[in-house]
Amino acid sequence: MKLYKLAKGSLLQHNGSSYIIDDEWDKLINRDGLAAYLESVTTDTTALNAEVENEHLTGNILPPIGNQEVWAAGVTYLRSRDARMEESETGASLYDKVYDAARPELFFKALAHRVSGHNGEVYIRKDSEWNVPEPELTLFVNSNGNIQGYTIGNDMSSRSIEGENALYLPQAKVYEKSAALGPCLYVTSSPIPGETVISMNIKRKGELVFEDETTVSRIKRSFAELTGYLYSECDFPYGCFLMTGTCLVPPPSFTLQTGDVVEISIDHIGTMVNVIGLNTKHK
Ligand code: DO4
Ligand code: MG
Repeated sequence: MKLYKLAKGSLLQHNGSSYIIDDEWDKLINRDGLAAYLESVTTDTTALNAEVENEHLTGNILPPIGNQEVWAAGVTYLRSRDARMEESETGASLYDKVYDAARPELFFKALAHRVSGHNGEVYIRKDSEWNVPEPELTLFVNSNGNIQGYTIGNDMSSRSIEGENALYLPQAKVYEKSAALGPCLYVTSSPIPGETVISMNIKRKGELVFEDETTVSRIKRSFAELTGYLYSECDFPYGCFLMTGTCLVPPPSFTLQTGDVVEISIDHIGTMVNVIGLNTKHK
């Protein structure tokens, strides 16, 4: 089932019907058995008609995040390891080592105020000449450390800043509108299957300039391993979003430009569209 966060309340799509749920977002999603809870809501809530559903969804979808932190895993796919090794001026072996190490790379990415949603803008940095989107299956993990849902993540990244020195990673990864989540939280009681396809295309002035796809099964680590490390020394009172690493990387000749449109699709969840912009507030 799909749960959309709206300006007021949320909209649940289940078995071809839609329902409005008034519960406060953090309280609604942060529970064990979220799928069963949402299913129970549908039995005593009146379904919306299609016109009302459209009115709720048109232009009103927010990123599916409240007070949760967003974290990200890195170098979890061979494609990502290879791309970092190519771009790195000084630290290629770091990426090789972390790909094979027991401990994964995990980094803090954002709080909600830096996160855009479906159809929202994401920024490239003005001091970076090489910028890419990173399409990532993103887990919603509740405060007990249990995965309750999935969403699409875009871990916007500066490859030139990260490539110059691996210690610059926080600047390559964390800045205004450097993350997007959406369009909904896909809630299921069974793990998302390995055959799940992740695809990304990028359009410039209406022309396709990049397209590729792969499957979740190519990930090196299990989700239990990633969440286990993340939760081993941190509490997340509202739960947490964990981007699981990029599996698609455009070729080295590619960098984003303002106005580019990035479309990321993941089976079961849907498609998230973001437009590339620049932060004009800071000189
Ligand atoms: O090590 C740098 C970041 C890696 C990353 O964000 C990814 O693999 O998705
Ligand atoms: Mg990433």
